[in-house]
Amino acid sequence: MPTFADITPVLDRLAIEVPSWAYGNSGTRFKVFATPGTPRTPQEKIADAAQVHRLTGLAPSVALHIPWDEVDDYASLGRFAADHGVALGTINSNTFQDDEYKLGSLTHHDPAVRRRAIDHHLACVDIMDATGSRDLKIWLADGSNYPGQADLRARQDRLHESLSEIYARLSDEQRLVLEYKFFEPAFYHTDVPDWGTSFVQVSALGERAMVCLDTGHHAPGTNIEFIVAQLLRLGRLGSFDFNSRFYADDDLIVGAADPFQLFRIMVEVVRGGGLDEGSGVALMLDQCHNIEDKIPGQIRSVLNVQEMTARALLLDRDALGAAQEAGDVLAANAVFMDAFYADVRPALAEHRVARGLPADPMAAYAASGYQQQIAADRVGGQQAGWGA
Ligand code: LRH
Ligand code: MN
Ligand code: MN
Repeated sequence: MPTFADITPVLDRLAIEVPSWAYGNSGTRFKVFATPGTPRTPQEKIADAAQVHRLTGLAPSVALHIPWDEVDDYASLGRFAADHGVALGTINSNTFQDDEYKLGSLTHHDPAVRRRAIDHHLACVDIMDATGSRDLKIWLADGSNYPGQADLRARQDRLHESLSEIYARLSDEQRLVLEYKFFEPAFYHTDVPDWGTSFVQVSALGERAMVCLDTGHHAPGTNIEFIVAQLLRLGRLGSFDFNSRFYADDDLIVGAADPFQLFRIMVEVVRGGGLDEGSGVALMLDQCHNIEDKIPGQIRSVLNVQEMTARALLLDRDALGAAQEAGDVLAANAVFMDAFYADVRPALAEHRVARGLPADPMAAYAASGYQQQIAADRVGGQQAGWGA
């Protein structure tokens, strides 16, 4: 097994992008519980995200969702972020809240609605130009509820046309990342339901179009690490939206529902070169904190990713390869499980201290007084998105 010192260089460059919407109030269709101190502006969300990076050294950038994070001047928002020690990252488009999009957006049968949806994405690229963001992330709520409601095939063609126009607007340094989801809000068919459809659509665009894998967007029992391996093999894994789920798109803290699954995913990321320098695989969170405090929820999340990454890096690949070559099923599984069961927490605490970070970021946040301060300062915080 590699030593902790062997894996430190990779851990040193681990970066996990946090979503601005994780800091706002969120909930279910039954209830949104307001949390004292919830941000009222994009600036306050960024200030909160900066706390996560300050205490963990793991979260140097913040993803924006447009129009949830709409401001007049994005370049100045970028400077605000830099002053707080973080950068603005992925720009997420949003075509799932307007009445016009009830029957679809980039796939809609009406050219006027498609035009509107395409224009929204072109405006998002303008924002990327101002913020210096690399990735435009597209998740579509497009789909239908009843068999016969929509022409499934024509919608794929229209999706291709719409995406082509958006892709053509990107600069050479920018990328389009297409996220898939098998259901919800549409319940019969979704226009980008799976990695295969996303792969087909992005492959038809060009090299800078990639797939986004949201870990909460699969049917129960799906072997997600296999999808990771395949997309890395094909050179099309652009990004992760990390979260965890028990039943549906629960958006719970990554690694909370199934730490072993997160380990298996990170093993394939490492195996496929996803943590190599310049790999182009963006690790992001896409979560909501409905009942827990948001900032510590995000701190816990990035620490979970770091911990499972460390365990994945400790996997003894030589021993594993030898057992696999020998056809020794149980020996191979034992090598794999040894890495999963390695308790890296003390070594990670030391590693943090060596980098000038608190050994226990959760405790450091609790002791910092930041939560009490924002609760006192901010009144009338924003909802994360839906209903905002
Ligand atoms: C859709 C999704 C997508 C959205 C985010 C708010 O379920 O995962 O990434 O942009 O949630
Ligand atoms: Mn997502
Ligand atoms: Mn989701």
